[in-house]
Amino acid sequence: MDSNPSTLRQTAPAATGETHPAADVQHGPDGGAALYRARRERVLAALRAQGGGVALVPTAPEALRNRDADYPYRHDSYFYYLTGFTEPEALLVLDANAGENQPAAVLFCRAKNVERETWEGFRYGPDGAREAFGFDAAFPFDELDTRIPQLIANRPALHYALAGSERFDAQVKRWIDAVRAQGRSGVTAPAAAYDLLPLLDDMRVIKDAHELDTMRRAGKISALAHVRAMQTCRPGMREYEIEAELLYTFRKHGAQTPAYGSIVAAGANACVLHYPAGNAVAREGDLILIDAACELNGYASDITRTFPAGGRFTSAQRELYDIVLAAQQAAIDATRAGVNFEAPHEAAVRVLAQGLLDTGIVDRQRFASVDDVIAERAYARFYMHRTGHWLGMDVHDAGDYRERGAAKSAENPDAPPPWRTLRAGMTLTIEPGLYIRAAEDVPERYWDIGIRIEDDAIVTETGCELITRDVPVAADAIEALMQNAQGRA
Ligand SMILES: [Mn+2]
Repeated sequence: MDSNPSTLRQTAPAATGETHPAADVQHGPDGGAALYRARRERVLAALRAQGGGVALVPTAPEALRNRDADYPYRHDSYFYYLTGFTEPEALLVLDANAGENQPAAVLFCRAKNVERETWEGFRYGPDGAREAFGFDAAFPFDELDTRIPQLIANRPALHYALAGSERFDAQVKRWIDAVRAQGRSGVTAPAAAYDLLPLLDDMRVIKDAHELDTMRRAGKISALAHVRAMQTCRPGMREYEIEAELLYTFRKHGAQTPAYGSIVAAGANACVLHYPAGNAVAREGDLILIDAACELNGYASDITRTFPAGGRFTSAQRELYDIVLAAQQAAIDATRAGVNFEAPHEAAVRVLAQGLLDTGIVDRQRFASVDDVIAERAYARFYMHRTGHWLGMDVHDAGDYRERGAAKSAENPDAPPPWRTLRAGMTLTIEPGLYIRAAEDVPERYWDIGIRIEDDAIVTETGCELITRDVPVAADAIEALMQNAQGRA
């Protein structure tokens, strides 16, 4: 990459007027400004109902990778949810006590700078951002320390990600100190601070139509990538070669980045839950577990498929695969509005536990029934994770998994609150698995087989919509796809 923007001063001719090196990013937020304005209005209304105050929502800091190279920039999800704004060095202020002629939604962002834009690309600048994103006012980011104390003076409370980052907590302290320093002139500092995130989490956990549309598109791209991985896979390929096919497909179809580190695990590596794509060779007879998916316009997808490197499952692999697939179907059937978050997990565990008994992986002499396997958690050695998580802007998305504010049990006040009730518009993954490591007490034919099957679901009133099924999931369909691609149909 280029070294130092300051050399531009000596070599480049003086720029005249504004430059727009990235014309396609100048049309405001994805989905339109009204979408984000409505979300900000909801937050302001909620804060007014809580007695007012000022909310502060910064975007993510840039992160140094090494020397003067940064990691690719990723905005903060909460900030993006309320703004649609993706530039670094930005902060949103929402003033629930703003009067008639005072701005309630204020953005701080990087100032226009023709020279920096020549190196780094287009910036909206405060005026452009205010107009394109629909804020009431906008100011340069380097005026934060002078303007925030004015904005929070005489306000009853602050609302922000309380104790979320040392850096931001310290910044807030400086701003409060600056207001207190003016105490003699009759200005009062906020007397209370509240965590803003529970309110935003409750908004984020139910997706709106624009979010669902984006997530469906992300799911389609990720499914295409898995299809391509199955089609191009041959025994002898290395894990990273298969990863390359995934990354190529994400980008080819316009996704900006993988949503998380890609897992491509051949053979026994599939029993390592967070194994990153490495150098191992996928051999004839191996299964390959791929857990990889893209992020599109700020929204994640999350797919896992497990398939045979050579295009045909062995009989032992097929037995376990069909158990995991049946467990996933049971969890899918248990996913709908009105049931609790734990219901799909319980449904999957029951099928997996039965399968572990049937195959003798769990000792039938020791456990008489599937209820015993579940009660004693004998399955947990082979299925050690949960069946799903919220999915959205973050791959493990925001939102409580239990009912907040539920009444405590009188007999057992330390008992956790009940699991959250699923509602239409919630989005979650459904991803059971089995991981059978080599061990004396386990039938040898199942050794080193790791299988996970994961799809993304939108909860509806009557069931759920799977948005990642453009890649086959049934064993026969996977074999047919691979045989066809390998010219052995
Ligand atoms: Mn997942």
